[in-house]
Formats: sequence, structure tokens, C-alpha cells
Amino acid sequence: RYRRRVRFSSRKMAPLKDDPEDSLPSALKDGARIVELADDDGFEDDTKAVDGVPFSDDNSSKKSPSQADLPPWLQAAVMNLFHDDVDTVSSTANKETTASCLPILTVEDTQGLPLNSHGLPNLRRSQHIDFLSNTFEKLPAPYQVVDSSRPWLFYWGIAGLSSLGVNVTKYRDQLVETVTPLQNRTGGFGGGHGHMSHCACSYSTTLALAAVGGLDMIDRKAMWNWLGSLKQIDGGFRMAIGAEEDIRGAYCAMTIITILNLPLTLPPDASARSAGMELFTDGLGEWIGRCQTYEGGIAAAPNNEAHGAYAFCGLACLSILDAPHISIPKYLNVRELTRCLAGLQTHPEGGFSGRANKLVDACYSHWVGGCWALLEAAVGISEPLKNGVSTVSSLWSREGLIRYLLTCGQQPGKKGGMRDKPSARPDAYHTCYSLAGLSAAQNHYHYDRSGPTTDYEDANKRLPAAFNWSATRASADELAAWHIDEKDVVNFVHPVFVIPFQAIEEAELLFRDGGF
Ligand code: FPP
Ligand code: K
Ligand code: ZN
Repeated sequence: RYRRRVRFSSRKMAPLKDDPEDSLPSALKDGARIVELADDDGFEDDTKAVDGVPFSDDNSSKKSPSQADLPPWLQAAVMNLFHDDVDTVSSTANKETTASCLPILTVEDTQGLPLNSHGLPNLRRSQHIDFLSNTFEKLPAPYQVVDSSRPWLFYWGIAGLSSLGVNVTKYRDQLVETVTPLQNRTGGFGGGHGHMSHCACSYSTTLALAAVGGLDMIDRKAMWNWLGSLKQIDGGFRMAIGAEEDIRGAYCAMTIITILNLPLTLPPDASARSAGMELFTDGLGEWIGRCQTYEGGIAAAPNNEAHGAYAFCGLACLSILDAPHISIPKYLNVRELTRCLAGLQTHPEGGFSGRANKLVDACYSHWVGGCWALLEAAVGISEPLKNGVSTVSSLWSREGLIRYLLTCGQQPGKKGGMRDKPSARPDAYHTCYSLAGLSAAQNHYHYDRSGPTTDYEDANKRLPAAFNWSATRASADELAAWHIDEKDVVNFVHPVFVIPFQAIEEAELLFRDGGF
């Protein structure tokens, strides 16, 4: 009797072939941890259940030619090696998601998409451009529900188009005209006409205006006053006057302050002054530190559940306060955070989930995928290239994310756009953040530690830390290893502000003198 080889002791594991050596992909034979079990181990020998995953050992005739070239992690998934037998609502949903993704991931199902020279779907650039351009047209009635989030649509459209290489400055006059009635005289932007100012709307409007070159329409002094009214005595920021205090507020407020070069001193009538605070940055790093949870991840606010989207807000905000290698380890446990975020990359899909045991979703390609450049800068593996030679390594699987986005993320058919997962419809939010995540995976981002650092003694000087980034293209070898062609690569996206580098450089020049 043969001895069966298994990786995890689970009743529901897919059966292995009679000759276990032959049934293992070669990459798994060397180096993989193999556990030998005697045949009297109590497992049923003829289990055929594969938990809804459409690959079992008897459908080899359906395998696409490209399956032989699959990377080891995906081969392992095809063999259904990663399963436990605790069923929950989430685990069932996860299995269904895996089942619907797997044939698309392996390109057994091409969805009718044209393939690149490596057999992966091409980036559908022109279709995605058409899709995002439509965001600026008259929208169908169901969009009424986003009437309070109109600036997000402008930002997602502008940022996504920039990633695809569109020169978005052609939208300047149109955008300035549209957001003029959203600006309140008391400072900031609301989500729709007559709405009160809100941090998220002010953030997305500021970034969209920066990208099109329209920042000078903002009343900076009023913005400064309004942001001052959001600063709390525990160090954080509210999203709006009387609204919730969370880490989005911290990232949005510090982004606006930095891009517009507003004074770091709180306005005279800011209520946080009553607790002795003087600067927008007072107590902020400590407050972000309190958002790190027992999982290692970052929550919206202290004592909440960690979520990948808030990890980005926290890391980006800290990367504004000071250089990542200074501010991130100062306020966060980097090892625990890294472990938590790495655990959010799902297998076999290769994309990210937002939190433990939940589903892969393409928008987390940015919210989690965008954390790596910041974390890698914090631990010192993303410094500028030495003599043009890349020695950069990664804490995550770029290849996995790229494959998920190009296969499962792209909407097939005429319309284009990108989607959460194959069962979802495309939308501007997922298109924007899928492209930002694709950019994080396909390009290298470097932090220059010799650049200027924060001088808190001079509170009227802009925080310089977030302006020390640069980016470089991946090598031809890397593109080949990731199974992509040159034309599948998207533009650089600034790792902190999530718009093009050029827009950040122009804002830096425009408000160089500070003051009002
Ligand atoms: C859970 O939704 C999602 C959240 C609790 C946070 C979402 C926040 C953002 C996407 C970004 C915020 C950042 C800024 C700058 C405004 P869910 O339960 O539907 O999703 P899940 O199952 O994937 O967790
Ligand atoms: K979701
Ligand atoms: Zn999503």
C-alpha cells in the first residue's frame, strides 16, 4: 500500500493521485513541506469532494494549455491543497468566490478577452478610459444615492484616467465650474449643492483639482479655519463638524493641509487649543498608534476592528507627519502590522481582502496593496536605486495581485471598467483603486531618506516628508516574471496622495510661499 502525502490534515482535502510523486507539480516537490501519512490514518481513501472548486483530478482534459505554466502557488490552489473543514458563512462565501475566480485566474476561461504574449488578458486600456470618462457625463437615476459623494466620482475618474495615461488637465475648467458651488464660505467642500463641508469630500476635491491644475480656486484660509474646527483634544480629527472621529479624517485633513501648504498652527478659535494644543499634528501620531489592534492591523478609531482600508489611512498619514522609517516604527508595531497585512493577500485569488476571513475585493488592491510602498520604506527596502541597479525586494506577491486584477478584475465585453470580483459589476471606485493597486504592483517606489525631514520648530513650514518619493519602472525580467507586456503597465501613482507625481510637484511649487 502506498503512503499518501498531504499538506494539511483535513477530511475534505482533494484526493491525490495513486502515484503521489506524479500528481505533485514539480515546484511542490522541492522545498514544500510534505507530511507523510500511513494509509491507516483514518481518512477515507476515495473522497471526491472538492468543496465547490471546479478542479478535481479527473477533469484534466478541461485544463487550458497555459495551466502547465501556472506559478506554484496557483498550481497548489488548483490541486485544492488549502482547505480547512470549519464551515462558517464567511468560509462558504469564500469557497464560492474561489470557485468563480479559479477558471478565470488560470485563464481556462478567457472571458473572450484578448491575451498578452504571456497568456494573461491584456490591460483593457481604451475600454477603461471610456468607462471612466463616462463618470463625467449625465448619470442615470440610480446615481441619486451618491449625490452626497459627488467629489468622489470626480476623484475616481480623474485619478483612474491619470493612471491610464490620459492627460486630465483638459478637465480643469469643467471641474472648477462643477466644484465651485460645493465650496462653503466657512471652508471646505460638501458632497453636493448646499451640503455641509466634509473631510472626505474636501480630500477628493483637493486631489482632483490638484491633478487637473485647478487648486487656485480653493479658499485656503477658510479651509484652514474649518479644518481647525475638526481637530480633537485626543489628537484625531472628526470627518465634519459634529460627525464621527476616525482615521480617514486624520489622513484626509493632513493631506489637504500638506498639499495646500496651510500653516501647521491651529487657527486661533480652534477648540483643541483649550486643551493646550497648538499644532494640527499635536497628539496625532499617538492617536494613530492607539488605532492598532490586537490583530496588528489598524482600525478606524481606537478599540474598533482592524481593516485594510484604515491601514492605508494610518500609514499614509504617518508618512505625511515624518519620513516613514521615522514615524511608522515610532507609533506602530511594524512587525505585527506587516504580518496582519500579508495575511490579507488571499489565495488562490492573489488579491487582497479587507479583513481577516473576508472576501477578496479589487478595491483593496490599493487600500492594502498601497500599504507596501510605505511599509517597505519604513523598514528600508525601497531606497533609491544604486547605480541604476534594482536590489528591491517585496514583502508581498506583486505577481499574485497583477494576475487577479488582469483576469478577475477586468469587466469583459464592450463596456470595460474594473470590478470587485467576477460576480460584481464594474464601477468608478473599483476601477480607480484597481488601477492604483496595479501601479503599486507593477512599479517600484523609493523613499529618499536624505530628503528634508520635519522641522516642528518652524510651524509655518510645510511638512516635507511626503515629497521625498520617486518611482522607477520594473525591469524587463520582472515584467516577464509577472506575465505582463510593457503595454499592460500603468502610470506611477504617488504612494501617499494617490494622484500623479507631477500634480504633487506642481502643488508644491504653487504654494511654496505658504501664507494666505
Ligand atoms: C467594510 O465594508 C469597509 C470598511 C469598514 C472601511 C471602508 C473604508 C474605505 C474603503 C476607505 C476609507 C478611506 C478614505 C480616505 C475615505 P464591508 O464589510 O462591506 O467590506 P469587507 O467585507 O471587505 O470588510
Ligand atoms: K466589500
Ligand atoms: Zn470593494
